[in-house]
Amino acid sequence: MSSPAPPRQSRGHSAALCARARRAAGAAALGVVPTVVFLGTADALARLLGASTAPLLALSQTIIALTPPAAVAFAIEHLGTADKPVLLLSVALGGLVIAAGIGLLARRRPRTAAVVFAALEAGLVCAVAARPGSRAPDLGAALLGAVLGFAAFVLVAALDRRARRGHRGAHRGRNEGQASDPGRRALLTTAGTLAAVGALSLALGRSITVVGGAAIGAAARLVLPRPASPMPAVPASAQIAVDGVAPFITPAADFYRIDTALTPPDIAPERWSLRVHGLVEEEVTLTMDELLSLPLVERALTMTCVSNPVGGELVGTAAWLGYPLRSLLARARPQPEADMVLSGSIDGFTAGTPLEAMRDGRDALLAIGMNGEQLRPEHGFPARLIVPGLYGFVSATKWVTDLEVTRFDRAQGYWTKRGWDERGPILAASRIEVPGPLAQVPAGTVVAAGTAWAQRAGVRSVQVRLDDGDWRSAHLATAVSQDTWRQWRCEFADVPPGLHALTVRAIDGRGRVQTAERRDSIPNTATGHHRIQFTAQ
Ligand SMILES: Nc1nc2c(c(=O)[nH]1)N[C@H]1C(S)=C(S)[C@@H](COP(=O)(O)O)O[C@H]1N2
Ligand SMILES: [Mo]
Repeated sequence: MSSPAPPRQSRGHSAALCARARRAAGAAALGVVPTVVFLGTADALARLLGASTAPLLALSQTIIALTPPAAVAFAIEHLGTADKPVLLLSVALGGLVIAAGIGLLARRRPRTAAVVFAALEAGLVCAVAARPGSRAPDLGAALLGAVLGFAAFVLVAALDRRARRGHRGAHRGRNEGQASDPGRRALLTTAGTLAAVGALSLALGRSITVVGGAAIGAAARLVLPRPASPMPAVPASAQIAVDGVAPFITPAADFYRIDTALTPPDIAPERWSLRVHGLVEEEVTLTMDELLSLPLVERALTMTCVSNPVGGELVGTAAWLGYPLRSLLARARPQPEADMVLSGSIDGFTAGTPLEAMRDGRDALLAIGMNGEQLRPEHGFPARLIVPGLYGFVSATKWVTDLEVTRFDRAQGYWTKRGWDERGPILAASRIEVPGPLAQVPAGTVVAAGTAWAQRAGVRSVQVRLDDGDWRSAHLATAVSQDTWRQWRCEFADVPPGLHALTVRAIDGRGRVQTAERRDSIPNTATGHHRIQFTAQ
């Protein structure tokens, strides 16, 4: 048995530890400062030059591409719309750790550190160049930032060497005045200024603006034509009159966003085209000019993400303006053996949609407008697909540029390759929006309200249950179409004070009752009834 160790932590020892920590921090700064200069100036220049990407973004994007799909799906499901800022922040923090490592190396092996730093810069410049839609301004901003970053690296390392020589000299001369050491002061001032410039550039730069959701995409404007077939007016009675229920038409700014793109690709409408090819009698290439001249339709359609958790927010309804895909496919004349359309985005995403769903008369659209405006960049500008009745991952390709008519036994979409369903039909679902979870409401009469959807089949009824009571039929708002969600309202009288639960289920137009069975969202959405608790007082 060993005896307890004698107290070894003398004052001198902890002072030495302190000095060591200070030295390590100083060394780390040799890598961190130039890294911030590089990423920051490249980012600010990218914004200034109107580039669509920047090193920090390109790195995050590359990480998404290399991340195991299960992790991407997990992030989408659990972080929802926060997934992109969280990713960007983690990438930035990871970058700082690596930069600190290079700084530590710089004290021992300055040449090697310089080579590693330059190599990482070159890697990021290449990542920028490799992004789809990357152009001269993207590359120019990244290169210039890399040069400035490397200059900062050389400068700070040189000042550090000088300061340390000066410092040792001062020690030999028994002069302990560190702060008055001019070499050290020059180092601190320079490094501090560079770090501040880099950080400020980063704050004003492309990445934060983009991920923060402001000023995304080119100033490109499309003048939307009037629909040849306008949308029937949404009757006021489609909106249930209960405070707190989501609006029937979801404003574009509030519409959920799900995709694997960190930043929406920047596509100029005049350079956009859609190619229809594969198992067709005639290849068709559609330009934006041509698309704008075709007879367009406008329809209210409810879109849903397969990753929507029970009661979740990854669902919305918009007025979509577009050209019917069945008309477009009729021009290309698919061959009889074809049964799938593999749609492709400029960013590499693909979706495999049953050909039938694009031809059977439903409002499957090549959409260019959302709620009376051109698509927002994050929702697919300049053009995307919408196919009622199918989850977005098999049908709603944004930034779409390619339709390959093919077969399910020959091709697979992005998420299907990763273990998700092949066909992705939307299942009946319903959610309680009022009262909110764990809300406190007055005892007595309690009004519950919310939304239900079962695209293609429509919502026939919605049933609600208080605690373990019987299912009661809710009052339904006017149905707009079978492809849009439907609001409901249900009143319970004489609710006694205390904790209660509400449960909801939908019954679709074909009489299918929303299943109570709980399952995970892979391969084709989470199921189970939405249940909330509230307190009556
Ligand atoms: N290019 C591209 N299109 C895409 C995706 C994507 O990752 N990339 N995600 C799909 C998924 S999973 C859904 S649910 C819808 C979401 O569309 P929204 O972001 O406009 O709501 O877009 C679909 N289209
Ligand atoms: Mo999705």
